[in-house]
Amino acid sequence: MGFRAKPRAMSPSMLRSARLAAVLLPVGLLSSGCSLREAYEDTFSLGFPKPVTEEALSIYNLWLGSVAAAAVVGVFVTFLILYAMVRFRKKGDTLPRQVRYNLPIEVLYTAVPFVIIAVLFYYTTVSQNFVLDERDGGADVNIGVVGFQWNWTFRHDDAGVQVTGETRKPAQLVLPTNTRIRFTETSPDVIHSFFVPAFLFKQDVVPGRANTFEITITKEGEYIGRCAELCGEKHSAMNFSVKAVSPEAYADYITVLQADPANSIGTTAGDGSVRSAEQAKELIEGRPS
Ligand SMILES: [Cu+2]
Repeated sequence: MGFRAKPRAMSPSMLRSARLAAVLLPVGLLSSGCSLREAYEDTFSLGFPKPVTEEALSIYNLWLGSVAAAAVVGVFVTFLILYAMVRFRKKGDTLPRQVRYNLPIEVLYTAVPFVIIAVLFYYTTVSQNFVLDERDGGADVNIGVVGFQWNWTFRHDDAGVQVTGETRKPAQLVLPTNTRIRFTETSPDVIHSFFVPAFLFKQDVVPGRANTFEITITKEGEYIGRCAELCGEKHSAMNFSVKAVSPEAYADYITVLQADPANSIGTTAGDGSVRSAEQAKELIEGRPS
């Protein structure tokens, strides 16, 4: 006998299980044990750098959740296509039953995408508000970011010191971990964009205005930074790095910068320029007083 002549709709119990799986799968994957979460991240982070700030973690989780939702929809649609291909193959010359409207299904495939978009929109808004939030009363550390053709100056505004990058000596922006940091970005010439991939965040540096954002770095380490807005001939030379160190090491680093302006990385005076907090500490300890 082989195939039945008439198509059969999914039974209510099958539909219920499918719906339950669609809801529970991503929730389960995201909330269950550590190793499962890691396996999930390896599969679905799709090349996202591991987040190193509180804000980046929020973006990262939004990304993982969105990919999970997309994967569920993708698997479901692929299943429907394959099912229809196999189940409704041509079996003879008689036309199948001709149907025009199925109101419940049409309502369903209008309503379900709307629900998906609403849920994604909700989580996107929550994450965006968190990422762009600026604390009342200001941050603990204030950094001025000046993007210019073609390099960066990073001002440590609370300490009155700064570092400037040169093409062959990219600036290193040393920052403390577990500290609320506010960036204020300005440009004297054209639009640049301050981009640290590990922050999962970039913001344009626009002449004539001061863009601000705040982050809290949670992981020590050295992260690359780039200008992410084509800003002219030597745009590609606008590289820098961020070095996240403990608040104590940051204080040491600032002390060295204050003691000798020549330590401003990359400035013409900076022969012995300080490239990291460790080097700053070495300089403090090795310097005759
Ligand atoms: Cu630039």
